Amino acid sequence: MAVPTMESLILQLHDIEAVKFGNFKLKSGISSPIYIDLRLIVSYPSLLRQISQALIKTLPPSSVYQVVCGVPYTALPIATCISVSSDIPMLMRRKEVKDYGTAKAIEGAFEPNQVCLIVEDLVTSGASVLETAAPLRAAGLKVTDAVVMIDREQGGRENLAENGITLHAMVKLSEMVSILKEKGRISEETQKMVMKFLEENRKVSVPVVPASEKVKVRIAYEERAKMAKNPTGKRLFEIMVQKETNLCVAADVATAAELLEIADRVGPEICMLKTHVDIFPDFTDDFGSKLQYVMVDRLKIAEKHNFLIFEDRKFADIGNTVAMQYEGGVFRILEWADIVNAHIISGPGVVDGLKLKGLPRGRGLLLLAEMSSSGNLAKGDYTAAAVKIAEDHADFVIGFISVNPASWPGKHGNPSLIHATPGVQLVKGGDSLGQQYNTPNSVISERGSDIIIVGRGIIKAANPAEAAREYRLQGWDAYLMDCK
Ligand code: 5BU
Repeated sequence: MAVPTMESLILQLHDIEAVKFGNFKLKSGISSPIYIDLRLIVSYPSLLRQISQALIKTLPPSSVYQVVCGVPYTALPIATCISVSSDIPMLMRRKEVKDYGTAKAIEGAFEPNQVCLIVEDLVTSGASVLETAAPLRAAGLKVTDAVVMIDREQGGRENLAENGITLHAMVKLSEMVSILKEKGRISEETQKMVMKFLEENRKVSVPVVPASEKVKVRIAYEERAKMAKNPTGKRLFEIMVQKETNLCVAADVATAAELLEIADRVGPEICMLKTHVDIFPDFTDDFGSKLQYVMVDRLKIAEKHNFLIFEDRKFADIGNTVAMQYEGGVFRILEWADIVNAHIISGPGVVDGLKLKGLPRGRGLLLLAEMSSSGNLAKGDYTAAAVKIAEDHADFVIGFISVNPASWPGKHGNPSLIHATPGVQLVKGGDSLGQQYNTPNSVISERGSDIIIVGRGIIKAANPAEAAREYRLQGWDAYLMDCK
């Protein structure tokens, strides 16, 4: 079948009202004289088929790709058509990752290092393409090209190029408008209005953060290292700068042996390793001697890769009790954890108790000011109380577990204190037990945190080391962007 002309495709899109002219309020809040809704094409199979053919023709003949992946949702049927007509397998990216089932961000069969072509309907800033490229790359695929029906010419091509992706557009918005004008579908006045709008909105940046909500420019981590009063807090900032990472891996694996293995693999990418030692069967009384051995070994791994160990113990009792829990028992946390954390539900005494043991050893404490799980009660006055306690104990408290510090009064607050945020995956979503995920960029850039804490997003990945690298790059890029 002959490939349809561009003109005919555009006129058909106009016929079905996938392209409309008027006054439309866009998601970003700005008013646009043109609105494009390509979801409609699923109702016109012949047009969908023609568009898929035209998209394939848009790519240079030398293009080589082994799989295709559509950006959800509008481009999914287009990618399916391309896959079916060219006999190239397709992958699907989940928009939300749920924890039941296999918890995969990418569905379908593929081999590492295969080249994946991204298919998209419309590109404005390129953010959606990047959101799809990230989990594909984390899964070991190569993403070098994206093919799109319409390029709105608002910075998407440049943003994608900066991230190593070449954009191939079937048609540019300005070309589309001029065809519609030539064919008498719109007036010269409308054409001018659209062109003016395009000119005035040339660059939509990635990430799209409403200006009013953008946190102030950050103080660089190296400056904050100098401000930190606690030696472990200072070291943490220093490691982040040296290794260019604000990634903490939550190593919630089944055994201590697996913990050691994963720590060694992700070690080069992280500033901190977070543990829950009480989940390991070999950390019981029966395994006391083994525990000691593992601890020694673990410290070796931490030294080799230069990261800190954070035991996510969440102490919550009165000061006298937590002091004993910190030092004693089977786990002897004080011996090996650089950092622990505490709830403030019992009042500031919990900090006094832990400080009694931890401060002489140069250890640091994070206070739980917010939590990532849905329906948690750490908010408002509770969060404010954590801030106050931290200020009062700045020699021992190094910062907070927080979720949205940019929304706190005073925003980032005291720059000597650090914010670490759990509930992070490459795509927004949650698990079946209340965990809620935000993306690295959202956590660092929009929510104003300093460290992303990632568990299953990395430890359940096919290649945890590569996934850790992807998270590190995303977290670090978001930080650098804020420093500018
Ligand atoms: P995940 O697999 O990325 O969901 O793991 C998150 C980790 O962070 C896990 O170890 C939790 O115990 C931990 N966590 C959390 O998810 N939310 C919180 O508010 C706090 C800790 Br505090």
